[in-house]
Amino acid sequence: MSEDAAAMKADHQGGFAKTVTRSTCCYCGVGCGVLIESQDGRITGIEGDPEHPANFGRLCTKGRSLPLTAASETGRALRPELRLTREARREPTDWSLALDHVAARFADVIERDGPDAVAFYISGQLLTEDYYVFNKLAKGLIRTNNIDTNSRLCMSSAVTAYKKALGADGPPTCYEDLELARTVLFAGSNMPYAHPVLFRRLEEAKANDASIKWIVVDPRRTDVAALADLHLAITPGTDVALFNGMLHHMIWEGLVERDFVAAHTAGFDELKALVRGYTPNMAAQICGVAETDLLRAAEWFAASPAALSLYCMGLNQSSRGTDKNLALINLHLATGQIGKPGAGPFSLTGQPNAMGGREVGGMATMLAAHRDIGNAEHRAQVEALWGVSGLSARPGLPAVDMFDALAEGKIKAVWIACTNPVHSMPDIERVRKALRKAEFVVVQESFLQTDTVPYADVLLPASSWGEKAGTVTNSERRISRVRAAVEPPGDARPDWWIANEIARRLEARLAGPQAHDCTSKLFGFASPKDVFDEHRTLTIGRDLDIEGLSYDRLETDGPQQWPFPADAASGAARRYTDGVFATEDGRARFHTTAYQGVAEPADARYPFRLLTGRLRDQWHGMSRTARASASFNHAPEAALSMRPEDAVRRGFKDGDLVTVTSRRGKLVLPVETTDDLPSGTVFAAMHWSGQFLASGGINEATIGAVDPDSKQPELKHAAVRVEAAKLPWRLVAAKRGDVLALREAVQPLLAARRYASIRVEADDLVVVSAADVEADAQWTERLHDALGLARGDELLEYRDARRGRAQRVAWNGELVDGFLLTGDTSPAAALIEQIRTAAPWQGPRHAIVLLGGDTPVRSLAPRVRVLCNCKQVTQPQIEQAIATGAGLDELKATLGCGTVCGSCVPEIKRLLNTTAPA
Ligand SMILES: Nc1nc2c(c(=O)[nH]1)N[C@H]1C(S)=C(S)[C@@H](COP(=O)(O)OP(=O)(O)OC[C@H]3O[C@@H](n4cnc5c(=O)[nH]c(N)nc54)[C@H](O)[C@@H]3O)O[C@H]1N2
Ligand SMILES: Nc1nc2c(c(=O)[nH]1)N[C@H]1C(S)=C(S)[C@@H](COP(=O)(O)OP(=O)(O)OC[C@H]3O[C@@H](n4cnc5c(=O)[nH]c(N)nc54)[C@H](O)[C@@H]3O)O[C@H]1N2
Ligand code: SF4
Ligand SMILES: [Mo]
Repeated sequence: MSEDAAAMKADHQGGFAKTVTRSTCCYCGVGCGVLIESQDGRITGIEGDPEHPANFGRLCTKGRSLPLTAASETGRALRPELRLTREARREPTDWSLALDHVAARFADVIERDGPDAVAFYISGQLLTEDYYVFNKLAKGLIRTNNIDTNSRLCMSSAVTAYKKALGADGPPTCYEDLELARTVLFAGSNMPYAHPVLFRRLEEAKANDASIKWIVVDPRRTDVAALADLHLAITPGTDVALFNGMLHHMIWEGLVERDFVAAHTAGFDELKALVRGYTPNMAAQICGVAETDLLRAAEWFAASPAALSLYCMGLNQSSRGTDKNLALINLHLATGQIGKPGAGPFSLTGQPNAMGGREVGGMATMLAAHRDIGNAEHRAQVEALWGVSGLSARPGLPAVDMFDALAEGKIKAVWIACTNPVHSMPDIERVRKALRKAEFVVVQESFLQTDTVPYADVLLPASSWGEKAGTVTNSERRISRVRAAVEPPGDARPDWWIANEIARRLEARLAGPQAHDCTSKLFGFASPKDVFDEHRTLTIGRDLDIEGLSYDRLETDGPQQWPFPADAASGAARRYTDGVFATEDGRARFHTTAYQGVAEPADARYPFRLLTGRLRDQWHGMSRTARASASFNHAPEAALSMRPEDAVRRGFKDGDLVTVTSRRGKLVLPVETTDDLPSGTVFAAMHWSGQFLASGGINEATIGAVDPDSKQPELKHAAVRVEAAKLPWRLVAAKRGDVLALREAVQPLLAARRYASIRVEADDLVVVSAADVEADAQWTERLHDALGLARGDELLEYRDARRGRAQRVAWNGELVDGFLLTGDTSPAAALIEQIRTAAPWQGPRHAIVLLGGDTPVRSLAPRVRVLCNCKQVTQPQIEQAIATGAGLDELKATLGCGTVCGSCVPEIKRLLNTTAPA
């Protein structure tokens, strides 16, 4: 269906035209097509696009919640804001002043300290067109390569390994391989959470063919691990040893595809010599798995008619991320599991446009269209195409080094766009120091509630999903259009426009005082289409040639895969099908990958291995997902997961507060026990930040050690100590209301307590828990005001000085509207339940604080997990039905769970496997 046809679906309801706009989901790299429904300038609904080849109409919980997150202007960046000194508050200003100011400050620094004194830190969530303009601004105009992106934290190990092994970046595979694979190896990938719609495709394939084998390599028993035929719960960081051991067995058993190796690869003998030392027995010991499991994995992979590996951050985010990728690619090359349907090493991209960023060369070590900065011929090509001279040959600084250079005063000015480094970088105190030290910080953001915004000297309000247009490339190299359904709120503007406007001003300033002409040759872009057309020209003759792919073509033919040269009728589903790789001699390269371990192994002082990762319904720093209360149903607050035996050994119970300390920083979290972790390992979700916690989240503790080739930091592994937090003073408060407004009011108070956490529950209930060494009456009053407890119908206060209790309950007629408990917080759970159920209170009001009074003191109220967001079905409901003998189909039929987006199905299947019918 063309854009026009989609718009024609528009109908009339209630007097206002309802419009349907075809676009792409702004979250993960699956790149689902969406149909955005809007009415009267507001986004009112969303459906999966049945014609998009990534999702065929499906969406996951995150995609489905997009309209909710776009519903309100509260917390949106609406005006440019500016402060002239660090001490001042930022004041709203107009675009013209803001653009001039940024151009002037950048020009000053460049003229005084040279081009490498400025830096850009951008994002795989920018559209290709945004990315392109930023890259041209830094590399073509300023002539610095100090432009890096959050893809450094995400995909750079995959990029380096693809280039080293196959000669070019980008996966050789496509989504159809998900259905065609007979053995699927998930390595460091939790697809049910991170790539749900692709996981739906895998589930369906396996349901249709029980002979399909799933192997999962993950230290944690994730949902996919629990459903797999084989789960290798390796010791974190030991993947290279595992893959080397598997290859050893393949060689020994004659499972290597000799003809393929001889005809299409180089370097096998050196690798063979290396893996001789990795006997399966020795490898299994390093990895802490059974040798028989390792052997079985090797056999299932090598002997399969089609083996597909799906890998993500468990491999990339490592100080040996490149080696982890290479060791896995070695297995594909040795067994010829590449370049044919259903087979190949498939790096799943995280962000919606991680691929597009790579295509325009949006990192410190790349140039446009997969060219290299270090390559003189490549630089000359780009100079000719851009009509500039003197591109810098000095590689720019990758993310971690970039922030260090800011802290050391080598870089003076930084422009951050579409990423939130004060939350997502490892060792965030280092980032905060860098931004405090910087002379000038620009933050280009759509939402105000992030941990980076307070550091902005200039805040540039960006339009966001649903309001901007361009293209993105998903994990299978497919380019899709992103279209605007509504106007941006306030003065927000598209990212490409902001970069283009400042570039034009900077160009004029750098040209000197005599140059009054502001018309730019370099930055004459009038629309995203103009930008795309220029990008397209730069790809001609490159591996990602898209000369044949214009905006018009994307309009008529829909999303397309690259390469798509001028004479092509369609894009290429798979690469290297002829066995010719993108290296000079056409041969893929084996690499000798010796196992090296993690940067910071656990030791006597820091005995726990800390793992980090994702939750099902939240996106990164939650600036968008947290705008929909439903996103919290599955996991309402921050916690540290730990194995029950490990907790018992240290005397921790569920809900106890613990201090997690690494060599870099610490934070306080409640313990949550789980059998899904190996002993000695703890896990924290990456999402929680200073918007929800007294600390900045788990990256207070992570380590900035990077991979020597890819410079990707080891966000997945650090050594930590976990001790009881001795914080006897406790507070729990809750209020039902506008969650965004309540969060905005409470957030500034969080950092003042040793522990503080905002939890959000369904039906717009905000719960604040806090703990500290002693009471702070003033803080309690400020919290009381922030929650607006006094605004209820009536506030009743009960004090018991002897027992150090203060209890306030806000009433709204017979309903409890909110409360605040200090000292003894034991009635909290019952009071929350009272608010949650909105049941009128029958007895005398004072009796309500006796509710639950004899339950033990806890820092947290127990929570009811909502597994199915679409139909609001809780875990106890599902467990009860299973206990009476219900199977999956019956659960779907009676409770409705799992019938809409399917995100909860893997967990329901797990419950079916573990909950015995009564
Ligand atoms: N819901 C949701 N989905 C997302 C995102 C989100 O924020 N929320 N973000 C998107 C982005 S940008 C990305 S990059 C992807 C990430 O997608 P994934 O990489 O699939 O997700 P993670 O949870 O970060 O990590 C995956 C797994 O790696 C495991 N792991 C840790 N250490 C090791 C190790 O040494 N070896 C192995 N083999 N495994 C290890 C962890 O236990 C974890 O289960 O998700 C994308 N999709
Ligand atoms: N410990 C730990 N840390 C991690 C990870 C981990 O697994 N563990 N994963 C890492 C990975 S893989 C990634 S990708 C990073 C992600 O880390 P970040 O890039 O920091 O993640 P986001 O919160 O998505 O940041 C995007 C920001 O852009 C804003 N935004 C949204 N739309 C727009 C827009 O259209 N224009 C502009 N200008 N801004 C917009 C959002 O409000 C948000 O603040 O985190 C990394 N950090
Ligand atoms: S799987 Fe979910 S988050 Fe990813 S693109 Fe599709 S709907 Fe969006
Ligand atoms: Mo990512």
